[in-house]
Amino acid sequence: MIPSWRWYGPSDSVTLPHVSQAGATAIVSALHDLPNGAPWTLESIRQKQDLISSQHGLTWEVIESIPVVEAIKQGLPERDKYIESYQQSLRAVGKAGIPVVTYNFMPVLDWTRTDLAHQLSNGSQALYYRQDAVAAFDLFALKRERAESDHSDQAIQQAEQYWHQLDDQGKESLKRTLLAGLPGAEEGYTLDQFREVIAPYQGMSREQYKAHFRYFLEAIVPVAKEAGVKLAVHPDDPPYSTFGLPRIVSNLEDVKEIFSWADEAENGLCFCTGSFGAGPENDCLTMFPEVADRVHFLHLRNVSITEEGDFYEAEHLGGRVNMADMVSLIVEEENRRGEQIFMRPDHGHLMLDDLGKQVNPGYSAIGRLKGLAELRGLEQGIRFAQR
Ligand code: DNO
Repeated sequence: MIPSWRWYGPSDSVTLPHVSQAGATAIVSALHDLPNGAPWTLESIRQKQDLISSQHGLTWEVIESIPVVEAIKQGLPERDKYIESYQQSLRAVGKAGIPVVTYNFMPVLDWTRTDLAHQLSNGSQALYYRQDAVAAFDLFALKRERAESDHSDQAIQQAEQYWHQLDDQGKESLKRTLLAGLPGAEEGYTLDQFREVIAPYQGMSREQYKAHFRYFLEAIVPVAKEAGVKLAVHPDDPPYSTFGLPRIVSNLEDVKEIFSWADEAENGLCFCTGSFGAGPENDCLTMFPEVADRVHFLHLRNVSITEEGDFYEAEHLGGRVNMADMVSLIVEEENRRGEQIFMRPDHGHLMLDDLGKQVNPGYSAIGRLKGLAELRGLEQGIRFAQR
């Protein structure tokens, strides 16, 4: 695995020397200052590339992400203009020599959590997703029209209980956590804006939504191929529908169908063990071998699912995905290819000297450094055992 690290740019409190000290060599980043939908130019990519490669032998190897605008996701007439812009960006990325572009096709929200500072018993903090909190927000803050029919009676009851024990501050903080947009999401919303942006998806079927994705893929995969860029779609996080939004990259069946729409190696996957792993029905160990040859990027992290169906981010080597088995499968695929796959330790607990610091939630230095060190050690051990 090629040790990679997500870096948000010069404003990131984790600096490039820190990244190098943590043991990563490849940078995962984006042009975060560009508005969504604007074409990336070779010049702007080169500028950032130069900044990165001027330090410690680091190189920018993976783009995460070039965001896909809502017009494309909703299949609006103006989507063609944005698709052209996406094609232009891919050509520029190819000219700059960056081999992998990760993106997602989740409507409106990128990844979602309800608590960004869940206390673990040893004093570190983890990201947490509570079903009753999401339902409570949906029913009592957002007051979405279809909310009642989308939740079971039991879920509504639990949501009510949860909402009523929150004080005003707790309610505000839940709203902020769900709407502000987590790092990488590019966009945050007010309650009213959120109602407006989710409206076009209410009642949109998965089939309809898939057709929009297919239209997009059919237009960009040939361009990616020509440009020498591999696309890696990121799975839905969490891998099920929330707020009436369709979700179509949630399990093995989805991924296989997406591959079939544009049957090229360039139409690939970012295998995220945390996102897939949050789906109780998903088993990463049986999924990976089925799609391995199209995996262009790895996000390795772990989650634990509670009895209530909630999940929280576990240690990289803990949680429900057996990471030793997972890394063995990855090594097997790398041996088959004769080539290594970019891997970043995804998220990390907030711990040690990072506690109390202003960091991008999930993207503190020490928690990720621990994850990266553990994963690299695991890989070395597996390779050693094979000698
Ligand atoms: C969260 C990330 C996501 C991911 C995007 C890809 O930590 O995995 O924000 O970058 O979904 O577009």
